[in-house]
Amino acid sequence: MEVKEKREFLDEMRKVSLMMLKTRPTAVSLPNAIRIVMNKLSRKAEETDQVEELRRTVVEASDRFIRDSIKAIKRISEIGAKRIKPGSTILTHCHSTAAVSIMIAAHKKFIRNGQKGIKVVTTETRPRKQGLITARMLANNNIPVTLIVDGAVRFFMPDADVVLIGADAIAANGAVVNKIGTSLVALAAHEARVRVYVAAESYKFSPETILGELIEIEERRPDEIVSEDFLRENPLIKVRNPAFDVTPPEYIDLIITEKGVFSPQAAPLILKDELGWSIGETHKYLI
Ligand code: RUB
Repeated sequence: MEVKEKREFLDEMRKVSLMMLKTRPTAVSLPNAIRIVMNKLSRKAEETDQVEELRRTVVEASDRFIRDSIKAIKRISEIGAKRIKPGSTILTHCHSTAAVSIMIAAHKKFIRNGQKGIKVVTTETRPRKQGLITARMLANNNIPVTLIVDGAVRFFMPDADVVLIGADAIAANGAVVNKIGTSLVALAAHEARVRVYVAAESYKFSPETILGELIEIEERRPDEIVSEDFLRENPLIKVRNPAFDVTPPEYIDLIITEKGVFSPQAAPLILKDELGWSIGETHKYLI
């Protein structure tokens, strides 16, 4: 769309931001990325009326976020690898770039040092089976990997030395929102006294939660679980498909970020000091 006036450009950017926000209500990296870009745009708009300059600001801020995100994953992999012992068996759920990057970095380091590599048990992760992506990525990096159905987690938990997962959002109280089933994995780990590590970039922390807001759980279509035919033939059966769940901080031992490792109790510290946002003004740039 060709926009010539500053006001029109800003309105259009706000509209697009709000539209994007609605696509993934749970994963907080999206609103945080939008907030960073809109914040830069808003500051630039105070200095200039040139649409071209404003457009450039948006592109540069977006590119910077992507570059920082890639750097964050690399740093998480280096920091996280130090918390994994040679020969460990790691249990994971769903597909997390951050968690997988730690596994690959740790395995490569051990093999390079002549030590025993890691093994991974990954759930298939119903209904969308992102666990298959995890399994493929690990196998491509020569990491022995066992794929299990989600319901087999408790059966395999005694074999695990550590549970390592990613996060879609982390609340101010340290609770972790991640793929549906994560809280059951954490519960089984708790019962078996297996440590639970969460790998997450610092922009996965949700600023709104410090103001008491709850993280919305995205609910997806029932036909991800059963076929349309099944739904038609069984109109009395209600199918629910929440995509994420909440793991309480008591079940999490460590959150590995690009800024270091923290206990879940340190979440407000990261939100306030590390992200440097003025809590309470986080909506300002979106309205
Ligand atoms: C993916 C999921 C992942 C987190 C973290 O769910 O729950 O564990 O997003 O992943 P979906 P990453 O496929 O529904 O987005 O570390 O790659 O951000």
